Amino acid sequence: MHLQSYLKERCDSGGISAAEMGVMLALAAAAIAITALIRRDGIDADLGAETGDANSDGDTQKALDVRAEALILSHLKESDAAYLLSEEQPTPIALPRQTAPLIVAVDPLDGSSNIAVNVTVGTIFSLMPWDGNLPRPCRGRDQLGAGFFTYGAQTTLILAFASDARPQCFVLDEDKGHFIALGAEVEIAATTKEYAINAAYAQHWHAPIQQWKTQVLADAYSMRWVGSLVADAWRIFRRGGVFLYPADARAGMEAGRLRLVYEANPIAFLVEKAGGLAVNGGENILDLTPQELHERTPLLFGSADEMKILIALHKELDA
Ligand code: P6P
Repeated sequence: MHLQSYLKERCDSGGISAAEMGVMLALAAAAIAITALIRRDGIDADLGAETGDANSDGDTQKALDVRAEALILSHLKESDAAYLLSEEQPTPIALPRQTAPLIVAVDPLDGSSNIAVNVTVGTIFSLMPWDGNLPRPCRGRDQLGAGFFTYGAQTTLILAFASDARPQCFVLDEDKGHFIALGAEVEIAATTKEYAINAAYAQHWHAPIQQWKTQVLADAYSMRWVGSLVADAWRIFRRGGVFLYPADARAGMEAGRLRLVYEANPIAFLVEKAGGLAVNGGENILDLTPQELHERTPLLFGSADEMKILIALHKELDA
């Protein structure tokens, strides 16, 4: 089934609004344009080149970060979104339709430092309600929908709306220029023997992660770390596992590295819809109230049984 048909069925059945359908189609069109751009990396332009600027959080911007955001913005301008909240911008961007009912938050190009070495990158998005007041991000649990695109060997999409029981996955048919549903609804296996964490920071981990890591080493788990959140997340949705980017003792890592509004909240929304768990340690990500657009949060998510062990360790050992 094509993404357009899937969204029209959901809209006709009252599962999503016409505004949500329109915004999703606009994001999909932007993802197709970003795919075409990436396929030409190193031919027409060096998309991994630094622009010399930094985003609102001090991360160096790559040419692809800027180009991807511009494509998303140009497609959303024709949709029922009133504001865009972007990792690349310090404040919300007002869109032409100021009476539209939606706010969209995006990480336009998660993992962009990987583009120079042809490793999967992606676009993460969150659809939130807008009440006409200041465009503030809502709690993760109040999102209307969320998902992410990956740009790798294939361009893929995983997507869920508030009324869905489970997320759905799609793959881009690049010859025909549309997304095709991958069929079965997505469910994360409750148990796993695979985890993702950057072990280079082991000396800085706090007690719960240190103790958990000792246990998984003893149980001979396998480890995968791509260094691209969307790539690790896509693998976990497809074959289970857990992902950990915890807070640690390094300066500036008191709340971890990843952002709540446009990285952790969309991922956590999908994870809970898929039967997994997503926490900052001891609290559900979706229950956190954002205080600031670019605030960071520790993010641990994946297979429910393994996550329950991690949550218990945080409740037992967190100082
Ligand atoms: P580290 C990419 O820059 C990113 O934001 C996520 O996509 C990824 O999971 C993480 O940072 C990698 O962080 O510290 O391993 O480089």
